[in-house]
Amino acid sequence: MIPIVERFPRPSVMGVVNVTPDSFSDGGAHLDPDVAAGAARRMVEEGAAIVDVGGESTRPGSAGVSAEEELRRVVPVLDRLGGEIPVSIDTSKAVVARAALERGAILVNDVTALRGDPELAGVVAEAGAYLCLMHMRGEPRTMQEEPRYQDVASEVASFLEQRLAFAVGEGIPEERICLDPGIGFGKTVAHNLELVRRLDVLLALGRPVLVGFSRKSSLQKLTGSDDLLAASVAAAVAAFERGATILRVHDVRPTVDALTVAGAIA
Ligand code: HH2
Repeated sequence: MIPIVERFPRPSVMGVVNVTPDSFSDGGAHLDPDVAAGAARRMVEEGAAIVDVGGESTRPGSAGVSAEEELRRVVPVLDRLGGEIPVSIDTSKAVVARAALERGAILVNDVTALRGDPELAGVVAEAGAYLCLMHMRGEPRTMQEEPRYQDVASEVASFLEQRLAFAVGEGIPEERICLDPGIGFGKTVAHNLELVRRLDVLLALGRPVLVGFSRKSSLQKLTGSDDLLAASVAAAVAAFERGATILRVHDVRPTVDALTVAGAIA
């Protein structure tokens, strides 16, 4: 596997396909595996560098699903894709990651940053996969209950620095890892904005940064709008301009167009 910075040059778009009934913004839209696989292929045609397939919602308040249910949701989608497009698996479970990697996934996107399942690091290391380590305060069920930080940017960075060291200690080469501030995972609107404004604090760790601001409730709170397309594109461009490499988004084509222009200007 070539280093993640070469495989995903800045900016790269990660399209989101949630195979869940209850996801934050696209819940229920991709429950049918044919529809989900079609959406994933279309995202790549629209310019996504990778598509993030997930079978468990992590929206605030959600309780989680069993490994069996997660496998039941994602495996038929991965089988239909047949390893023909670059796929990331959004999971914290080793069995789900293993099933996805066997079906051609190249990146494991773990919102628990290897704290959820003690077997996951070994699965990633053995497969030689890429890994995204994300910051989350608490767990989805409770994470939005009065989030407080002294200094959100440095606390998130120091957490990710520790998780990066852990991953490397487990045999996952640093050059395969990217880091994510975890927009919306135990953060207020002000925290989310500050994390993007001060992305340099995360970049100082020397790893590429992934940002997922697309359709998150902070954008709804800021704009008062229910249509979060323009807000999501603006957030992606702002994150890119502050140094983000991978933008995780639901609306691929408009984000790719906006980043093409922002990149050309930069
Ligand atoms: N956000 C969500 C899920 N996975 N992974 C990373 N690395 N970064 C993120 O910001 C991130 C993520 C939540 O958004 P969404 O997929 O739209 O909703 P849900 O978790 O309800 O499926």
